[in-house]
Amino acid sequence: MNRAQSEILFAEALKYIPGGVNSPVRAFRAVGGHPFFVTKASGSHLWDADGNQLLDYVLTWGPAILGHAHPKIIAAVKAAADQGTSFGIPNPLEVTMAKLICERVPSVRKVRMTNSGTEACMSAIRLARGFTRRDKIIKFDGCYHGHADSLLVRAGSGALTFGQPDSAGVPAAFTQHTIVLPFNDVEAVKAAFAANKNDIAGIIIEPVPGNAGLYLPQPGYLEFLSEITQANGALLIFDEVMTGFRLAKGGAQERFNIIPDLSSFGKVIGGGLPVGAFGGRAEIMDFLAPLGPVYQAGTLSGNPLAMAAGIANLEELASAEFGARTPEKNAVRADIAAIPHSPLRTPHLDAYARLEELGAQLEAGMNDAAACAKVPVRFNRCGSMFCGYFTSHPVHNVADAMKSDRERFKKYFHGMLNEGVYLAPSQFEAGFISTAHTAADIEQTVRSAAKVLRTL
Ligand code: KE4
Repeated sequence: MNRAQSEILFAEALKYIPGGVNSPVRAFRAVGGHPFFVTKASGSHLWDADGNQLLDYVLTWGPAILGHAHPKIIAAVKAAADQGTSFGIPNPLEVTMAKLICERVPSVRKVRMTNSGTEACMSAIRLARGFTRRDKIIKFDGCYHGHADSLLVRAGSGALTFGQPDSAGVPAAFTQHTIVLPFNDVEAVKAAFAANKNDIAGIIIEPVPGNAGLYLPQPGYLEFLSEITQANGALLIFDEVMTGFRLAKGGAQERFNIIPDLSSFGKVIGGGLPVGAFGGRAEIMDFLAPLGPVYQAGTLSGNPLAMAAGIANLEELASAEFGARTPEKNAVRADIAAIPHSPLRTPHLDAYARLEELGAQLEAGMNDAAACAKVPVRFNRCGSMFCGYFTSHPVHNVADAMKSDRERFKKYFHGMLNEGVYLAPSQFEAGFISTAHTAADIEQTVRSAAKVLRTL
């Protein structure tokens, strides 16, 4: 595949931007080679600077849930831009967005907009500390909540010792109140609360971790976290930056029927523009300035263009229909039917049922392709988020994920790219499907995977 223009652009970018990228994962360091430069995106496809068309499963890391450049989002942003790009004083779209989030997420009664998921998670943690008057926070290894200092931390030796910085520039003092535990490990959480009685402000968790590939909470695990935080006067913070409004209309908390105390959001609610948000019960949220003592702010928070894009995304997600249900489309898999609020219970194929259907088609196809190629692949999926690990072992946490064959993944990634299919450029990232993906796109992906897997 000719990438001459991307190479020229990358060489130029390296002169002015560290690593040639504005976010590290884009640099292809985990898979080798150089990133391509995208000049256009539409629906389920990207076009690079050399005119190559790519079927996209990164979807700008989640926001493009309706596919790229959805006409309703483009029109909304253009209309908003005609009225000005930022006011620095409340604008009506901020109220619309706040109401849309509260309508979809019953645990959120008040919400504050930010400009990124990092800001949303960082602010939710500060709020949890201010509300509980406690300092310690539990996070889980493999979960990523943005690059705030106190979250750039790797697991200590367990519940009794605190996290160590895992980035230069983060003083040890900034992570001493962060406890890092293994995901899906009930006993580790119990030990942490026993060892830090009344000192833990909260737990922050990706309910379905998507930053070490993708793995799921074991049955009962999220319910356990809700119970133990309530029993200890700590808050449960769901980081739904990636899962929010994707895994169900109300996010992972709807899908798994959990009521967290606070939630952080991003990606989908920005429709591709820079947005984050955090919200929860009014008694907690009212601790925020200007009402309460917890300070949090942002020049561009609630920016009208970003609100317009996010509102269009959420409203279209709620209204779009993808054809009537047919008998075979009603063949709901047992594991989905067991989900209390399964998206597949709707009378017609709404966006969430469509995403579920495409995800199931991809999962079945990938498992068949791997079996035919006799290559051990563990394909984890939740709705329209997925990750294929090159391992024969189940993957339930980051330690399991680390056992996957990354050299094999590198070859697979580039093989698929040469087939015109763009996957996340790291074994430790999730893939995403949009409602713009078609059954034919999935079939093309599976055919390419079957071909590439045989070469590994
Ligand atoms: P941002 O600050 O990048 O908007 O959001 C941080 C964040 C917080 N919480 C979760 C669950 C997230 O997935 C993210 C960001 N996700 C990564 C993808 N793994 C963004 C890609 C990037 O860093 O360039």
